[in-house]
Amino acid sequence: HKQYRFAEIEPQWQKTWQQRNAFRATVDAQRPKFYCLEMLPYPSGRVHMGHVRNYAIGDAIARYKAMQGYNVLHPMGWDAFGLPAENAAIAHNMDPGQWTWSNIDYMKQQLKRLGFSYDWERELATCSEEYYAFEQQLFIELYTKGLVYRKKAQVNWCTQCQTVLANEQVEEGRCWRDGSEVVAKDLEQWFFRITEYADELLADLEKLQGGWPERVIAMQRHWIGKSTGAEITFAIPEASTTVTVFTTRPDTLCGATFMSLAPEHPLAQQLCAGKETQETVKQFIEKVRKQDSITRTSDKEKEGVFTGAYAINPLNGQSIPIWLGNFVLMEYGTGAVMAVPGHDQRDYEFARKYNLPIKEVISSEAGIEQEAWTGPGTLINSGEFDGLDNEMAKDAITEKLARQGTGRKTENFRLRDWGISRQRYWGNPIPMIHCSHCGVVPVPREQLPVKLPKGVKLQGSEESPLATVPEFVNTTCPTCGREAKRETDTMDTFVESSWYFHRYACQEDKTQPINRQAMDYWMDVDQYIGGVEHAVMHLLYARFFHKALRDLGYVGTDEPFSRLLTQGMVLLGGKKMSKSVGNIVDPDEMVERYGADTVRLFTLFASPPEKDLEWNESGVEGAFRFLGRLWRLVHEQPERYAHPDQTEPCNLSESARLLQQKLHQTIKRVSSSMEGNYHFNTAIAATMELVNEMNTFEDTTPAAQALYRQCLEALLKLLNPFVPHICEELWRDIGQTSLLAREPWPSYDEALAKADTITMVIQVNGKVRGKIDVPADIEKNEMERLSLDHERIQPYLQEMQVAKVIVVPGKLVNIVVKP
Ligand code: ANZ
Ligand code: ZN
Repeated sequence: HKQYRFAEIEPQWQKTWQQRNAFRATVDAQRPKFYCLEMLPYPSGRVHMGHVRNYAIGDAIARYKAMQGYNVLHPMGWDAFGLPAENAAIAHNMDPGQWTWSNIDYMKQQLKRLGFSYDWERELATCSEEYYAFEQQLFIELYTKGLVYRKKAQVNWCTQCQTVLANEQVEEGRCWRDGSEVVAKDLEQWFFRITEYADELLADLEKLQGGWPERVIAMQRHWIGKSTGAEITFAIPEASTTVTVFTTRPDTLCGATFMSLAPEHPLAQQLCAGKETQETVKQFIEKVRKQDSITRTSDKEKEGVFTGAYAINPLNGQSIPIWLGNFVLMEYGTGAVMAVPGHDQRDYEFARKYNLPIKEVISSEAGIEQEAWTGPGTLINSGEFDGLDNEMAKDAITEKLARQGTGRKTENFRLRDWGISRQRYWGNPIPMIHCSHCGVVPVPREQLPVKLPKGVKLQGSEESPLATVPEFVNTTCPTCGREAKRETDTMDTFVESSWYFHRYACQEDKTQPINRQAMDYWMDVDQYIGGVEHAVMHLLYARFFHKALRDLGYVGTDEPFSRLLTQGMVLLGGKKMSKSVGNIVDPDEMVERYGADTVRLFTLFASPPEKDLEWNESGVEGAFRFLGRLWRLVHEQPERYAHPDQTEPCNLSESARLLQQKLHQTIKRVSSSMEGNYHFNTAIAATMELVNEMNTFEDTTPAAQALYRQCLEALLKLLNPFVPHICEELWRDIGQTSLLAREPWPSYDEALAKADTITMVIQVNGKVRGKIDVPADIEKNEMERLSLDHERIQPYLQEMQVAKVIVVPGKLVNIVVKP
């Protein structure tokens, strides 16, 4: 009989699907839509097992939803700008574009061999001129709306290469290329005003509850980091000025024994001017300028220096010294902190180190001899507020300060505006022009896109590589016509991945970046699938971008992704598969040896999508053997299902009735595993059980044949989302002419799926103590659990030890107890 030759059938079906436009998605107002999206890959060279897993999960969902009757949108594309292309280009002395496009070609073929149900017509590469041109247009619209601005910010500057380095290019404070010193340098850079949406980004996490993993929601909440507290203003009489701090603990105000300013604070230099502290302060500021914010806020020892000036506590009039501290960041709060060593551990250590006073203002049993007390308590040493509970004191003190005009209640976010300037070549040019007369001017719409020039020198330039191309840089001002210069920074690649899913859904519109009608039909993404490493940045930026697009009128909803699934990692030998560890299994090689269906089946069967998956070849072989069994069900004895006259299973024998029950139970189990959690592993396990039952089924009467055929048809439909090639082939082999991919998902009959019940006997030490009705196919441990929990049995177990539980499947449980 016909053999299972995956190497022949897989490419054939891939071709057929393409020829018959099986996965082409078009707007159809009559049908409900389902937008299934997987995070688009970076075209690094080859598809890896993590991709395969991600896309096998997405494909199973997309195909399942299509069979359920949804109009499914399932696109794929390439996140194609970015540093690796630039590095590879430097290493191989080639053009980043050439490297990227050839990788895309190669990886696309790899994905095609896996038979994913993508609508390839909607494919996009973010480095294509069409895509980045539209992105430039959106950038300018955001600029016009006030959501884009420029300010000075720090970059990593290699003192040897005289160039800006990305964070990934800095290794332990040194340049990745030549190990020379890296310092922080201030450059004018472009920012997206994501903080404008901080409140909404936080509040709308509520809407994602249930659809997103709790962990991801928590990570976003933490990243946005809202704190409630107060701003308190201290006078500095000697300098006739004031300084304002942000604190979450106004209740501890009387415990402030000194103040810490960020070294970048505008007052820092002014306060020491003309004093003997001036020189040490200057040196300290220089030193801290070279430290990155990670070092500054890490657990390493805090450093500081006294400015020589004093500030007045607005509550008790006390004069406290003003210090600078490397751990105080200018970007957070006001860049100034009232230090309360008695109740803040960081201040405590700082005070111990520099011999500053420590004052207790919140009473506690532990006291503050050993460390700061950060818990709750009653106020002491705080004048009129003594005796107040500290939570109440927060409001009471803030109110008093507000009346005095020295404080107010406020909120603070950890979230910073999104710096999108990159001093790199392989990215989207920021479409702005600098005119010495008019300032910053956006490139007019009709002059877009600002094309990325080719053949640019990638290394050794002062700032951005684009700055070395005079034909690029020199232009005329669109406003006054004078000579002007183009912006030479490119955009962070996270900008591209913030709206690619909008673009997929309106690829046919070549006149504008986003088509509102297409959005109103296809958005939101119903299911997004990708790695948890994108839990914060990508997902937060994309949420921000969606809201900004909403405010530009491009989309009508608040959130882009209704449901999110973060798949686990693919491991080998307990470690994440990676080039650096050297434990890679190449997908191509596996497809070559076992076929795409086997590879897909293994990745879906070996563990539920959200858990890590341990690659093991014997598991792959097991999956392959299962497909062989499936194949033989159809091809070994066609006479078992091919009776010419009978098509309806009726008047079934007892064994046939049981198989029928199994069939309906299987459809039920698979369907419910597909809903909700997408636990494909249990769905697949259920189909395996059905295959076993079919294998041992011996009835060959006409009625049994009709039933057997029903089983086969349902089985192929149930397995189609996971192993579509073999299922299509077998579907045709049993005489069907339709495309299985377009067949409806099978339904089951609840009455037929209902398990028979049996009466189970429960004994204690051999004596019958109870009877219960249970499903006939009950599992052994379930029998045991029911018996031990049974209320009639409980009294016999009291003060006794269960020595042994004997289970006779489907009949009885005997609990052996002893005192
Ligand atoms: C006095 C105080 C007393 C504080 C106390 C804490 C405990 P979160 O919760 O992260 O918002 N802080 C304020 N601005 C800072 C900056 N720019 N750099 C470093 N630290 C800064 O933290 C707010 C607390 O962090 C503030 O409350 C302030 O210290 C410090 F028993 O003020 B607190
Ligand atoms: Zn001008």
